[in-house]
Amino acid sequence: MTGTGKIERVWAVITPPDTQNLPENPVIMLPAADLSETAPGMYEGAYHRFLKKGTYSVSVYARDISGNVSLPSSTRIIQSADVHIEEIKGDVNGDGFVNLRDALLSLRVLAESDTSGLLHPEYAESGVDVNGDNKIGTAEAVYALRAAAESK
Ligand SMILES: [Ca+2]
Ligand SMILES: [Ca+2]
Repeated sequence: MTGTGKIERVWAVITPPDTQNLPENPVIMLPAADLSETAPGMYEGAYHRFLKKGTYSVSVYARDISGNVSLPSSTRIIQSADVHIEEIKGDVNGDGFVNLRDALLSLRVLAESDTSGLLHPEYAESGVDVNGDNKIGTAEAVYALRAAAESK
């Protein structure tokens, strides 16, 4: 960090194996996941789509309240086999399960809270939408709540 200000946001940008060597890397299009502070100085986040075999590069950035962005701290993650996640109806975050997380995420979308990096990256194309409008809304929230209740 260059500044000494309070950290406002920490996020990870994930470069999948097939995008690593593009000459003009459209960084803006890469998946990103926000990390939240779980203990002082400890940040955690979840990314579910390490699906393709190969090396992923993960760069973690931090921004303080005055807007200074840190140089990324980078790491590599090697996925040794192709992973197949079944696209299931109501799986709003694309992790392969329908549960409370999907319900909460749907509510966040409805409440227009920030959901960057949390949603299924190919939501509209994946066919997981519950009522076929390809938008995350009440139908998804109710569906996931019901699924969560039934699995108990
Ligand atoms: Ca899910
Ligand atoms: Ca919908």
